[in-house]
Amino acid sequence: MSVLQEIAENLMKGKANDVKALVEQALGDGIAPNEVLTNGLLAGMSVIGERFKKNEVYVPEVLIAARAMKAGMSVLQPQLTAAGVEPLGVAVVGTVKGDLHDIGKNLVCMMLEGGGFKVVDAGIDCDPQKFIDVAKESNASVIGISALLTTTMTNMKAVVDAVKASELADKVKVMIGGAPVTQAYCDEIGADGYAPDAASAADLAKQLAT
Ligand code: B1M
Repeated sequence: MSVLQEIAENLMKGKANDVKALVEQALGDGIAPNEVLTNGLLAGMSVIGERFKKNEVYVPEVLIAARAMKAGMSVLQPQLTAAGVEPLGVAVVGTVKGDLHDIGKNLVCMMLEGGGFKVVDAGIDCDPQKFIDVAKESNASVIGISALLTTTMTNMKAVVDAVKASELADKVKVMIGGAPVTQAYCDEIGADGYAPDAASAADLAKQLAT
């Protein structure tokens, strides 16, 4: 098995220390940082994402895989920066006003990072202005809004409307998700996209950002 395959395999098993050591080994062997990222870390994370979509793995497995991804990235990030590898874009992700649930939002952040985005976590209970301020500060191309309550998902419309009325209108796409959210609701409030789970959110963000 190649060192890149080993990185992917160990990431899927959540072996953070092994992933970190293997990334160091791959770089020491002269493999380009971008290749370590694409064919090692991202390859493993993408398999986890697909399995998560099919309910073959669950939240804990995704969390430990994401932790292993972070361990590998801690070695790789300085090399990627030095090599001038740009992230796919910046995604600002937060839970909507009135809503304190953050487990799904955190998973979305991890899958977006795993998908190659720089992620800025806006936190929970975010009003429209917070999304706009953080998106402006970070030069974001995507805003992701999460809601877990039927009573708070309605606050997503205010974010969509505020973004459309702001100078971000032509630059930033808004995607939404969370247990009570549907594609029909996305269409109703005029958001740019809806994703049913964290792995699909990463796929959608790539489509929206390009
Ligand atoms: Co709350 N809660 N909760 N809760 N809670 C639910 C959501 C509920 C369904 C429980 C129930 O009654 N059966 C219910 C909502 C009912 C409704 O409105 N339909 C509920 C309620 C009522 C409440 C309170 C009002 C309870 C009370 O105080 N009376 C209160 C509200 C507080 C508030 O937010 N203002 C409350 C509080 C809490 C806790 C604080 C105790 C805790 C949250 C802890 C935390 O997040 N740090 C909590 C929890 C844990 C839950 C349940 C049990 C689990 C939610 C969760 O994390 N799921 C939940 C019941 C349940 O779902 N079984 C429940 C795992 C997570 C990975 O899934 O977040 O759906 P989820 O994310 C998924 C997808 O939805 C999607 O991707 C994720 C992964 O695939 N996704 C996105 C999420 N965001 C996305 C964004 C995207 C794309 C995809 O693009 C941007």
